[in-house]
Amino acid sequence: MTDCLFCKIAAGTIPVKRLHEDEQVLAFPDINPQAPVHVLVIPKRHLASHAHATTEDAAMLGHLLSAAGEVAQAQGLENGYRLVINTGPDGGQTVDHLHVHLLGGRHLGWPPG
Ligand code: D5M
Repeated sequence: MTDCLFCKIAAGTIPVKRLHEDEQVLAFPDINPQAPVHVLVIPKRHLASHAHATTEDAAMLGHLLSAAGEVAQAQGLENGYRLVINTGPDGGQTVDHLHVHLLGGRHLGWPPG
């Protein structure tokens, strides 16, 4: 999608530090970090949110989570981390392109706000 922020990042139009990348996914630092490590992992192909995924996206979703785990390992998060997928208005989603937040490097409280 031409006017999607994360599609532009995936395409390289908006530069980011590319922490992990393959043909399907890209990981880059969140611009507004909420923890010492805060990385976003996105599919390169546009999908508006987790709620828009179908069974045809199952392999991509699995790959996204697997890539998030690789990034966590590369970031040295041996003590644990949290993966978050904000979805829709009640979920606090602000960018309408599916993304996984990888948060770590400090103890994270529960429940989230
Ligand atoms: O999370 C959307 C996240 O996207 C939010 O934590 C800020 C981040 N963001 C927004 N613009 C950028 C750029 N340009 N680079 C890196 N990170 C960015 P949500 O779950 O939708 O609230």
